[in-house]
Amino acid sequence: MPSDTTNQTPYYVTTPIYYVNDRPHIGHCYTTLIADVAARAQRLVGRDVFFLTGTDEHAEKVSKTAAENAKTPYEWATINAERFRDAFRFMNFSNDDFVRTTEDRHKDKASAYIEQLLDQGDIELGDYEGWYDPSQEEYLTEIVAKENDYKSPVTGKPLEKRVEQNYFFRLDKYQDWLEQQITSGEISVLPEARKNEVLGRLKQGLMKVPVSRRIKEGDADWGIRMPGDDAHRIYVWIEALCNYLTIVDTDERKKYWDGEVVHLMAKDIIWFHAIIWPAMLHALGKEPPRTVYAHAYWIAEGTKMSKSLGNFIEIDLLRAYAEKYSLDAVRWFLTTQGPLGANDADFAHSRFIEVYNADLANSVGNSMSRVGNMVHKYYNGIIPGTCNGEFGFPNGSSLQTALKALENAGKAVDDPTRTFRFAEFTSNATDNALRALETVDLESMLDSGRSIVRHVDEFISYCAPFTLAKQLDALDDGDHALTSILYSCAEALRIASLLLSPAMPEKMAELWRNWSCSHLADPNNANSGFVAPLAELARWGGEYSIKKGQQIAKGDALFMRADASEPAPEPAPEPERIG
Ligand code: ME8
Repeated sequence: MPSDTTNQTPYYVTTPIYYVNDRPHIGHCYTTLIADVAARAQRLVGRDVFFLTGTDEHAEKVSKTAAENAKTPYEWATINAERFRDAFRFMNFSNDDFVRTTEDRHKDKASAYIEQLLDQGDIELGDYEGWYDPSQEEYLTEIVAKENDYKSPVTGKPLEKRVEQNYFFRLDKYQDWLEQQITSGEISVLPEARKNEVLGRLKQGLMKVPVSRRIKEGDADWGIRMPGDDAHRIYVWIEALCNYLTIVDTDERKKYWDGEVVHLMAKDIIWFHAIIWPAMLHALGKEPPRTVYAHAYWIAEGTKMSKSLGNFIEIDLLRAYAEKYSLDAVRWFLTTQGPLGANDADFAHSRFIEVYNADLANSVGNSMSRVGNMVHKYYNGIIPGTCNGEFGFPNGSSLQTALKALENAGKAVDDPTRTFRFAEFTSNATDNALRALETVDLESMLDSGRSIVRHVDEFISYCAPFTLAKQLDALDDGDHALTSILYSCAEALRIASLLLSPAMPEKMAELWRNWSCSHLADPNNANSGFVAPLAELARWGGEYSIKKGQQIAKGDALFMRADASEPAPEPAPEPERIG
């Protein structure tokens, strides 16, 4: 079912909540970044958005690493939760809340949901023998265990055969319902390749799933007790999934669950999100999520990242890149080059420089400073007039004048019948961006913004305003031609900047300051930060357009060209106060 980008249905986007046994790395930042870009884009569209991220703290591996570091589990969780908070603040994420599963507001409600499932008979006590993956804290089916040679499909560590008396969730009861929901697209599992995988595994049949752990002697007192049975703890995965609901299960926030719910994660944990969680929700009498989107993995310089190889791209390295090339360049690279689809993506320095120069320094940044410089040079930084966006041959008389001027200057264009109808082009680009947003296709959404920049670049090459400027005196309405050209470029780039802003909020705000467009942003609008929805903001020549007489300051180049021969940035040390 398509996302609703036309009306006011609230939009609720989540990331996985991350384990706090260790520090954040590129993978955690990536999922949270795409959630941020989606949230910012939906706010720009005009929707009421809630964006949640946070930390998953009751895992065994958290208490284990805490002990190794001579800390209590809670102390250790707090240190690392702060690291995640810091990293996310640094990445300029606009999350509306940050949940820690050790908070009462989560624990109390998660407990209540489990109690309801117990009372209803959806959770029951029984014996369980299965293959357990200690590194991921999950049981695997016999088929999956065998397929992976009885090793963890994620870490490659050996699986353990465990027998436990446990509480079980009757997942098997929901087989038909799940199949129907996913096949019909009521629950949209994306990308398509992942949906097929999930449906394939679903066909192998569902078993009851364990939802508790028996507390053993010597265990850390860590986790939420099973309601009515102190000998068990709620299995961390089951409790963690509940965070998506616990945090918006309040009078003020329940509209978000009733709106459009989008869960983002990587492919490693799709089963929990596309199967177990929707079934739990259904059993609780709640609506399932609308979209479960599982992206692929980042790898580093061609190699899978792992603890043993010590090649994780940590937040410190991202800080170093941001220091050198700007944070928005890092956000741009990760969002547009990341593993959003079904294939893994490589973080390689050479690729970063290539994309930075091609997309930002030579395209977006260059186009914006070129237009600013021309307005500055030819009209003292004041937009001299407007243009209705129907800038096409043969109707556009100013373009004909421009072409004549170019001919006079001995630079006749190859194809004098070419048209540049900017109003139509920018409106189509905006529509394409909205459509892409429906399926979380953020790369295409941002490319719609870039397509406008490319169009402006082509237009400038085509009608060479800098040549035209030298011919003005020789032409009857030459001034009008130059005005129309520069206005068209500036107005088109203003619209492009809106579409690019979810990925590059700081740089686009800088452009708006330079171009006296700060009226687009509204700091008093706590939800969107914009004065009006995108459809109005992006209307060519509309209320929020560039106006005659508007000042355009020259400003510094938004992105300086990068030198590919310079060494890659080295990780900067983490701020002192942590640890
Ligand atoms: O699984 N590339 O937490 P976690 C891209 N607590 N994304 C990556 C990545 C990579 N190489 N590595 C990790 C958990 N991620 C549970 C979740 S939710 C109710 C509980 C991202 O700390 C990606 O989003 O292991 C992945 O799903 C998540 O981090 C796993 O984070």
